[in-house]
Amino acid sequence: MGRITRAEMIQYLKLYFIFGSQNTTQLPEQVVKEAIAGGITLFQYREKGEGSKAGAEKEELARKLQEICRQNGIPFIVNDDIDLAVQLNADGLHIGQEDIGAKEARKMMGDKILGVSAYTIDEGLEAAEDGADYLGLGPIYATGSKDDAAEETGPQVITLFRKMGIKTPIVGIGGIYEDNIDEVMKSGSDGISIISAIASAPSPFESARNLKKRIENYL
Ligand code: TZP
Ligand code: MG
Repeated sequence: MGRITRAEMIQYLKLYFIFGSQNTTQLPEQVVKEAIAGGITLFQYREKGEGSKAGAEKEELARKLQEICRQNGIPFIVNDDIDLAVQLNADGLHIGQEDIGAKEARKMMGDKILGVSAYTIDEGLEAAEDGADYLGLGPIYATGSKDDAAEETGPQVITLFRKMGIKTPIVGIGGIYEDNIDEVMKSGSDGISIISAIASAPSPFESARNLKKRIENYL
């Protein structure tokens, strides 16, 4: 199989839904099914923060969501937890700067998708060199979905990463909703990643569908 190509990665990043049970009051499986029906292109299981599951419960939900993704042809990425990613034979892993390093993660994940969160140019350059398939940049705008979120960067950080010659696909994250997608994409992002705009919407399906309509201008 080999590593995912840059072009394939860019397509998957268009509407990247990140989610864990702590992000909803609804049934998690239902939220993910609706998000997929609405047109998400990639899924990350991020069971983290207040009210999140751990241990066997976390694994059980991961397996259910992975199966839903598999049935619908959506790659299933695990946040932080490399042991779970390996155990489930997930399609990929997403790590932050505080997690296992990208070099080590690449060794353990083989050719699977590897995403790395970056905040500074140096972090982005290092992650790219160490084998990241994509970079998550943000928080672009203020977010309530990450306890330890750094100060928002604004969309111009994406333009800056591009200017510095970083060729790795980039996805913006943090506080992204229908009304600021255009700003993020025009700054040079390959896609958007979203928690609340889908997970906290009255209808995750309609929200994902509306976001997808907007992002279709950039396919
Ligand atoms: N990393 C940076 S911001 C963020 C993460 C995981 C949370 C994004 O969530 P939301 O609800 O789309 O702002
Ligand atoms: Mg992390």
